[in-house]
Amino acid sequence: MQRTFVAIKPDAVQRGLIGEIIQKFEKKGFKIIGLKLLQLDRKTAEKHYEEHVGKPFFENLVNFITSGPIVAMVLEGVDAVNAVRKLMGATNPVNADVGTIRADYAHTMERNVVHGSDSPESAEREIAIFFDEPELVPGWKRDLDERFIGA
Ligand code: IDP
Ligand code: MG
Repeated sequence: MQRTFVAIKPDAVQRGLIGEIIQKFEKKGFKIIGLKLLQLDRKTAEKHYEEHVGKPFFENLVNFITSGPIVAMVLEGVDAVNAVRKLMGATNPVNADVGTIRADYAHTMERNVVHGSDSPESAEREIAIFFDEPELVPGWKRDLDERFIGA
């Protein structure tokens, strides 16, 4: 079992896609163990995207991610980091595999509707930026667990 951090970006929130995107993760079998709507301040956004400091798109990225509310989530599942990235599709929606969230809902890289951690280390770092440990419910027993993962 692994945790990953997912954010529904401001473009998707504005477009009324929160429910549909969350539903994809739920239907796939990920367990939601943290969930909230918030608007990022600049400092937190810069921390979240610190690996991109200095890149030409950094300023636009921070402006965009702070432009409106986002939905922050922690998902738990088997190989969750990779599995979520697969479900999201490539960064540039033009290259995203058909059926992925970015292929279905996004048109450009600058407005690609979702964020997902790129490694277990990033996941732990990002979860800590967005959630205090008491805000998470890591232990809840989902009745469907046996159906999804046979456990
Ligand atoms: P990821 O979201 O698929 O992990 P990253 O490379 O971590 O992609 O980039 C973070 C975000 O920055 C992307 O989701 C995208 O919105 C934006 N981005 C990445 N590369 C570019 C670029 O070359 N031009 C414009 N925006 C970019
Ligand atoms: Mg990334």
